[in-house]
Amino acid sequence: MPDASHSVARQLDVVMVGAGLAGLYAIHRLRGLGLKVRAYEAGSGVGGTWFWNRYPGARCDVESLEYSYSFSEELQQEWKWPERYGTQPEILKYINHVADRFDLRRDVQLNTRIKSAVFEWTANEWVVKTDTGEEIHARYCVMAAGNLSTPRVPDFKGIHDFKGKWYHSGLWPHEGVDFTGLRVGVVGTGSSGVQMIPIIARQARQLTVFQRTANFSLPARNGPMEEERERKHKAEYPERRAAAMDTPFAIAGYPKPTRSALDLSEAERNEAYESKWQEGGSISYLYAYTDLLVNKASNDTASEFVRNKIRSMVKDQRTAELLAPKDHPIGTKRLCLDTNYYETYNRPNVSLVDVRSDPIQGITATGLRLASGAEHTLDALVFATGFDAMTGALKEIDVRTTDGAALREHWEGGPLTYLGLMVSGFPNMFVITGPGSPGVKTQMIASIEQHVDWIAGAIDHLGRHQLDRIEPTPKAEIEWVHHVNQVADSTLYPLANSWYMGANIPGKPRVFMPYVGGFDRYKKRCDEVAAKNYEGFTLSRHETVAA
Ligand code: NA7
Repeated sequence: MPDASHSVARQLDVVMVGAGLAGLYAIHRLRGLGLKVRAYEAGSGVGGTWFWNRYPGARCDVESLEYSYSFSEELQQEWKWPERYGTQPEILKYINHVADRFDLRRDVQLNTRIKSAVFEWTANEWVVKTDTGEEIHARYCVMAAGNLSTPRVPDFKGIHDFKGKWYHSGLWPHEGVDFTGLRVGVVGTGSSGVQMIPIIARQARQLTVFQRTANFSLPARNGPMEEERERKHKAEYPERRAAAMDTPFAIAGYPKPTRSALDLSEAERNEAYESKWQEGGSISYLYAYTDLLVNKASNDTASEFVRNKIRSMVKDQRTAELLAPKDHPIGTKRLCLDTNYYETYNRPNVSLVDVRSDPIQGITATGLRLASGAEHTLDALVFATGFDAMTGALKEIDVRTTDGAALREHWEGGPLTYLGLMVSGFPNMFVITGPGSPGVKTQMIASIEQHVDWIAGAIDHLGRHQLDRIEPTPKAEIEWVHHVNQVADSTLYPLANSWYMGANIPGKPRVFMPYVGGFDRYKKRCDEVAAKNYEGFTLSRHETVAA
């Protein structure tokens, strides 16, 4: 039952959905404009992705010194990252530190899920309702709900009959899970599976990995942060952050490739790939040549190099061949980073089952059954089966307007946005790093800051011009979506069945969702649009009709 405090609607300038990295920075930035803001967060703590994904081995695949906020020079100088790549607990600690240091918690309401958001044309405001019966009215609505925040367990028959415990990587118990002595099954070999498998293998009596699609993974070469590296990076922070704005991934420090992979001999190429392999990390590898993500023949050379590495690391050649991806070019699905992933298959207590040729038919009381009738007895099951990516979180909210538009219907054939920032027909609603933006293909925090700064600029612009409504024109939206598709079609990305394409969700429209033209190009376009008086948007003043 709603309590008494819920009977009066709360009035805000900006209502936000989510208090992860995006929601928190948006609070800070929009508060700076003197706006009354509040973020509603389903979790019992701040942190978004890093709050929920507590599975063993969860770690960022972008280096810590990059994967951090840049908006405060003091913050980036003060914070000490213990390792080259941040672990989930370390990143969550950092996010909590930011929430305290900038006094953000007073504008965050935890344990509250937003159920609906309706734009009232007459009042020119969003009316947002929570699962606790609260109603919030605000001029602007900022969706900071995350791209990988709607966990998905496939609809396996019999899952509720399973007598053991089962888990999803994105809903991991806070107290952790001890797999010691258990027969464990892991379904899924994306980034989450690849990170957790080596760790679970060390605990479990027996680990069976059920793989549908082999993924490429490169060694992270993680290790303790080297003092000199940290000192140098921090001394160069302002220049590095500025340089990152001119790169496709929003990460500086990688030499810009100048040649096609096909311009070199096989021996020269392999020498370069070997040096990238030794260096660790995905960007340096995919950025070795100009055309690895646009030319299949070039990509084949980089893919084959990694396949050969897998063949050399995994002793059993049948397992090695199953692990060597052959159905998509390297980099067209999220490239994984790992620590001892392939070597884990050399352990006597680990086995790999190909569920492409023999799909999972269902779960039984004692384990998992394949289509062939083969049964695997398990004490615990882990689903590292991914998320309803990019559109899942927004589609779970009933987003509408009083003239009958519904976001779920507007996006029925795939997400439509202008610059990934706004949706036509839904005024004053902003999306942070959503579909149509390069967010998920970049250093996410840089994209978050860029989006939020743009949104803050737009709201400020409206205020200074006595305007109070902004929405993209349908024409600008269609043209942007067309451009996003065209850019994607000029690359190899559409060749993979990835979550970028919605391919992991049965029935989801197959549309390539992120903008892969590069962060640098995208940011320039956003800045130009703003400079040209928000070209492609309609800005207006709504006159409140007296009752
Ligand atoms: P991903 O990358 O979506 O991986 C999910 C995995 O689960 C992938 O290997 C899927 O195989 C597998 N899967 C999904 N459904 C099934 C069924 N029904 N049967 C067997 N296997 C299945 O999610 P992650 O959590 O690993 O990573 C998400 C992102 O988080 C990652 O890209 C980083 O950006 C961080 P498929 O490939 O669909 O054949």
